Amino acid sequence: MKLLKSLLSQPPGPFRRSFWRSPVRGPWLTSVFGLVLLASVPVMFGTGLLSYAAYNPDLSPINDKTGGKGLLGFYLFSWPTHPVWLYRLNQGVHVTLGLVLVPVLLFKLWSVLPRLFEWPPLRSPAHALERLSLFLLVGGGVFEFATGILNIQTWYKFPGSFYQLHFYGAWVFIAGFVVHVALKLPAMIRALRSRSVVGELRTSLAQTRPEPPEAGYLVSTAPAEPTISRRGVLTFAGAGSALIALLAAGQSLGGPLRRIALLAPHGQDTAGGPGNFQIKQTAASAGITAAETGEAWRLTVSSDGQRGQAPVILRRADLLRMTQHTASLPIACVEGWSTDNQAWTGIRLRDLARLAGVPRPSSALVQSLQRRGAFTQVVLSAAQVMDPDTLLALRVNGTDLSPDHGYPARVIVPASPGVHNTKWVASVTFRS
Ligand SMILES: Nc1nc2c(c(=O)[nH]1)N[C@H]1C(S)=C(S)[C@@H](COP(=O)(O)O)O[C@H]1N2
Ligand SMILES: [Mo]
Repeated sequence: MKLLKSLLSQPPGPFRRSFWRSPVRGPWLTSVFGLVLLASVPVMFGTGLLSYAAYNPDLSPINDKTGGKGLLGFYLFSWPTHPVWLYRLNQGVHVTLGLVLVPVLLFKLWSVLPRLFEWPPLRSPAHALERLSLFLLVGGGVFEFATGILNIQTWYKFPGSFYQLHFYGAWVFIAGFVVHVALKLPAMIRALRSRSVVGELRTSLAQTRPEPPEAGYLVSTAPAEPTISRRGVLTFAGAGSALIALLAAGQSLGGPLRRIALLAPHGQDTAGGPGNFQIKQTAASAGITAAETGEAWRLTVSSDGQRGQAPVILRRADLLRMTQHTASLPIACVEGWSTDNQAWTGIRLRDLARLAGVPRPSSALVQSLQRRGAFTQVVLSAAQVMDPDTLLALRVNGTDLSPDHGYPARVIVPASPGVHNTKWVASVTFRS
């Protein structure tokens, strides 16, 4: 009993407030990082939900195993096919901003670390609820950043589908975020008003003092001599974010920055020549052989309807005799990287729909020759099929597709996620 009492009043190690000695830790510094996250997290959430909708998850169990997402899918809509850079912009912002926020998130978590060891851990029901919301917030946030980064580095080391995990995780995170903002906004505004940013940026290490003890829990009760100023902390975090931006933004912006986009997941895997743009999956890695893409290759175009029209079987030469169209379109992957516009030439998908006897399909199932791997088939929406720029491409930038770019034929859809651009197409089934 006595031991318990003394433990409660004098908890061990980090549970003791005097354990935390940083003189710059305090509500002001936490609030500066908090403000950056307050402005950015809604952008991350919004672009994430949009990216998810763009994937057509509700069209069939092929694109996503949990399709409509129940109540959380309330907002799903048919993603537009113009302007052509739409998904490129959305995903460039989502992934680049997410990477840039990593230092901010780490500094924010560092700044509130003493809170993790609060003693006693639960004071009242209200305190318990607040800590639960923090569990959702920090757990959800770390989960979202971790799964996002693993995905864009194509290191799929998590159980289940990235789309499901990242989507559900986002809702957990945002629930904790909303509660946290509601609880902390007044304290944040108070803290930000307590000292000026400009003033802090002018304060040297020698002049750095802790915030007053009455400013709140985060202020150390036994501050050590400062070894870094608040200016130093902010500069360090800002420089970290700026460096990441420099090494990441080029993968979606293109131009000279592309060469230094060292954080791009596929590095500089391009082919050279007219097809000199990003290749995510090579023919060899997909197990595609020259034998199956050569003379023996056939495209099967069919309808799943009751009208009973026989499938149309086409050779590449047949396709080349049909009316060709050229569209200038990028490929933009969920991983954040995108190519500049390339001139794709081939047959309009809607012309193939007419050939199959389904001039106004409700969707289309595109299947690849590829058998192993994740992206061997996809369902396109009616809007995607009917867009005049949606092509079964046979050529790019004036030459035949290379094997790595999807020879003999690949789908290319404007404004859509790269995963919709199936390579080494074997069949298209139009649904009515
Ligand atoms: N057959 C097949 N098509 C595919 C893929 C694939 O792995 N196999 N990857 C998809 C994804 S996720 C993207 S982003 C684009 C990338 O195109 P690229 O490999 O030409 O860069 O192709 C899509 N089409
Ligand atoms: Mo992708």
